[in-house]
Amino acid sequence: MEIRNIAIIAHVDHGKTTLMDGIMKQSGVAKEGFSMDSNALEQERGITIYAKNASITYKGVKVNIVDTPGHADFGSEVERVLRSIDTVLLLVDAQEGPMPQTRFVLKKSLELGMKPIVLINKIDKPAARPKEVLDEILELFIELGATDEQLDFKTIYSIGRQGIAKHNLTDDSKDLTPLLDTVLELVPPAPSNTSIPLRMQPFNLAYDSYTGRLALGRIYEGKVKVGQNVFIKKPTGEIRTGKVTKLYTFKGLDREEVNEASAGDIVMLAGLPDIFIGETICENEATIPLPAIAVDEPTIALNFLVNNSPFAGREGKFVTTRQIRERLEKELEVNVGLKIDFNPPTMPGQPDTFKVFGRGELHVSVLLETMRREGFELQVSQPQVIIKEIDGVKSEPFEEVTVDVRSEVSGEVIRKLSQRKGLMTNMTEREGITRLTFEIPTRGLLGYRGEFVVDTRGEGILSARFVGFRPHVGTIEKHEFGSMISMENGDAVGFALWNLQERGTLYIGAGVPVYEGMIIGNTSKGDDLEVNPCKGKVMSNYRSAGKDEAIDLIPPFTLTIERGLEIMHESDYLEITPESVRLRKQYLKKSDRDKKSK
Ligand SMILES: Nc1nc2c(ncn2[C@@H]2O[C@H](COP(=O)(O)OP(=O)(O)OP(=O)(O)O)[C@@H](O)[C@H]2O)c(=O)[nH]1
Ligand SMILES: [Mg+2]
Repeated sequence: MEIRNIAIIAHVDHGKTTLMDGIMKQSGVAKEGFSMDSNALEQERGITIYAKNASITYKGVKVNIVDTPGHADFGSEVERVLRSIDTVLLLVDAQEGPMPQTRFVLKKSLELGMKPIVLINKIDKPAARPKEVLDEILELFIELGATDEQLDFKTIYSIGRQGIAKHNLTDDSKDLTPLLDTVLELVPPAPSNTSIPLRMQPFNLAYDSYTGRLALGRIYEGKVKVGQNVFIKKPTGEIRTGKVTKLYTFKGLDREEVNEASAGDIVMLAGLPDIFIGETICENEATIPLPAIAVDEPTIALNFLVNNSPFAGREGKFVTTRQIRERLEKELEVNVGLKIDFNPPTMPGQPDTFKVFGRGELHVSVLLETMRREGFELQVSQPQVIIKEIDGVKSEPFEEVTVDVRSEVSGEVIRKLSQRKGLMTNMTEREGITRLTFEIPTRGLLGYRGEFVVDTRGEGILSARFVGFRPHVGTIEKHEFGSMISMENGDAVGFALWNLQERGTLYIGAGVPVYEGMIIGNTSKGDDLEVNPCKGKVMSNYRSAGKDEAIDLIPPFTLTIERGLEIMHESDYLEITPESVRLRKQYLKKSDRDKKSK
């Protein structure tokens, strides 16, 4: 069967998965209510975390489609996916227009010589402005150096949520047929060079407890069979051998076990336990390996360690250093952008620590969230950016930040980002919304998102994308909140919290168990404050003790892993269990710390 390979790419939230779901439903592969965002974390957050392959058969042609994540932390995964497909569907929100990740994924596609199909999506939005957005997309193509052929792209308009696509805005359409027909018309059939020896390249890894590591990749040339002996070549030419034990292709939403697959198709294969991204699997020892696939370097690092808080071991199922180490080793099998130092230097008296390097706060918090759901309990230190020496110059990661905010609050956003050593590179205004672009050290951005939400009353949109290591900019002044630290063990009492809530923001509500050294809130003033959240009111004799239902408490700012990672100080640990997220001081008093570090 003829094969076409495409990927849907876009900025976060522009509607890739919804469109993909629509395609799956209309082609009879999936039922109503289905979503490609099948992972529990994806559903909870409403974002795609992992790229996913599926296929449909349309008019007798097999179409492999990859849904990709739009969040910038997963940009390198998209980049890798692009190596396995022939054409991209570039989706752009008809209101927002091209955003930072649109630029990134388009740039990568153009560099690979692809001719994108442009989809202006969400044209049903009241503030949609498809015509202007089309102009902006054209400008972006030009700016990114598109060839004449690439510039001559086809545009489709769509309402992914209603499963509708059309060639012209004024067309009547009931389904996605115009899009699927365009795919058949414009996406070149995958070359099926089956008469030459096998050449395949994995762009992603998966893991199965039964088969072990799985390589996900495109067969460029030849055929692959179960039981076949193969050579594995690194881009540098190093060579080793292996044997294919299982082979799968994608059929609908599932993988289908097959005995043989041919050039043009995307497959998953088992039997090569040490296979890695970008290596070439081939039949002949003399075959030239395919060009390397870049895997992005980590930008932040933090320590993972066993929980040793006073509440350690109460809620977790897996709590020991050995269990955490084994889980992290397993993660390295599939989490391509992750690196781990299992023996970093530690402070005297500190438990065994693993230093985990990731691509951003979301990348790391997804791992932590997954672990806690599996029953793990552990604590982590504050994420720090990775500092590198490049040509003798101390360098740090930088991000490009784009924000859309109401024009009234843009001044405050500019002030704060500038204070954090951000440099404004662009500013435009349209209908009361100001779009600002900044280049800012990742260090400056850490901890800013929470403030941004407050400053824009939850209405602002902020997206950031790693742009490279640049010379270190020196000290960054941030307004740091102090911590409210419990000096007692016991249960928090409403009356005490009612008194404390005037002095800052509380992370806990009444009845929550606390311990000495636990951080129960922040203080609006910069200094730390030792407080007693367990102290009740002296009761008059006709009211029963412990009941204080009449007290009016502000709902607490409940900690999540991401919020915790963002607001924690260098001297804190974030304690993560299947049931709770708590912040605590690593050492209660400075004198204790001095004692321990001696
Ligand atoms: N108005 C409108 N909303 C849409 C449309 N398509 C999707 N949405 C909404 O846009 C939001 C994001 O949709 P997703 O499909 O998850 O976006 P995505 O591009 O896959 O997001 P990531 O994978 O996280 O990058 C959801 O709330 C959808 O319901 C559309 O055609 N019109
Ligand atoms: Mg998605």
